This record gives sequence, C-alpha cells and structure tokens, in this order.
Amino acid sequence: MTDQFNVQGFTILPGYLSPVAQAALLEPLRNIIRAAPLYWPQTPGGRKMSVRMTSAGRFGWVSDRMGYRYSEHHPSGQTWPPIPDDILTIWHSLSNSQRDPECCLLNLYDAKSRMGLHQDKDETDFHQPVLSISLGCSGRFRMGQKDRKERTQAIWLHSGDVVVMGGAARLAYHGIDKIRLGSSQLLGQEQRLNITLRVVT
Ligand SMILES: O=C(O)CCC(=O)C(=O)O
Ligand SMILES: [Mn+2]
Repeated sequence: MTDQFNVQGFTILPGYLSPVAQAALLEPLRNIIRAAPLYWPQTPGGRKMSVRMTSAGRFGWVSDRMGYRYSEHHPSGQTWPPIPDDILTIWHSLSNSQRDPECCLLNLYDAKSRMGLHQDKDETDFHQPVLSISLGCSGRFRMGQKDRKERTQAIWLHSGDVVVMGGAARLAYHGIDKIRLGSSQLLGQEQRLNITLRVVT
C-alpha cells in the first residue's frame, strides 16, 4: 500500500481488482440496481445532481429538499437490497475495521457527471474508514484536506482501483472533476461506477 499525498490515512491501491474480479462484480451490481433503481438525487436547494445513485445495505444515502442523509428506504419506499458478499470481502480485506459496512453507495457517472468537493460526514463514527472501488471509465479524483481552503491534488482513478480514506483523510474534502470517456470498456464508453462502503451508525 502506498500513502499518497500529504494526507495521512489516504491509501490508493491501483489495480487492486483484476479485470476478472471487476467483471465478476457486474452481476451482483446489476442485481442491486434491479432491486433498487438508480435515481437522480436533488440537492437540498432543489438542483438535480449530475450523478445517479442507489445503495445496498441497511442504509442508503439520499438527498432531497429535506437534506442529505442516510435512510433505511429507497425513494420508492422499499428497503435496500443486501451488500454482495464479494464487496464485503473487499471491505474486510482492506478496511482494518471489525464492523460490517452498513451502506454500499453506488454512484453512476456519465460524460457530464461531476461530484463537487465535499466531506463524507453524515456517519456517526469517523474512526471507521470509507472504502471506494472504481469501475469503468477513469475519473479524476480531487483530494483536499480537512479545511476546504487547503490546497487540493488530483489523481486519476482507473477501473479496479480501490481507495481507503481513514485517519486524517477520513474527513478530507474530495470530489470527482471529470470522466475520461472511452478509457474502459467494462461499462461501455461513457460510464464510471463508484462504489463506496460506509459504517453509518
Ligand atoms: O466517485 C468517487 O470516486 C467518489 C464518490 C464520493 O466521494 C462519495 O460518494 O461520497
Ligand atoms: Mn465522498
């Protein structure tokens, strides 16, 4: 593992998932999307986010006029499907956590999707890391620090890369600037799927 940047606890594992392991995740991921269809979250201010989302696990992450939050229900009112075993295995191999993740958030990016700089801070215990898996087209990840005004650095995340944000990096600002179209065929020319695992309670 390499500790990159000057933020302690930010670990990138390039190519952690082989092409075969990436392909093996597709069916379980499609099953999640079948049970809990992707939706466009709205910001509390009423703007449509450019990333489509859904979740697996006890909680999903939702956003609408009532704010950003975890919810035990998909916007349709249904509970979320379970987190696939292969994804739980990745968490337990890398997270150093004794707990299971309670949310497996799927973010689907297309050519025009971005994710603005933000902190992941809707969880209760910031000692638990956030683990992220990138699939499909490469995305330019922007990593800052705990203070929004601090300088940021960019790194391209490619299909199969896994990132762990723990320690000081757990509350660092981060986002996705852009997607490199055609950089992977896993999901088609234009799509990037990011999976983040979080302990919520
Ligand atoms: O897509 C990514 O790599 C980052 C996703 C993210 O930061 C989030 O879902 O909170
Ligand atoms: Mn985040």
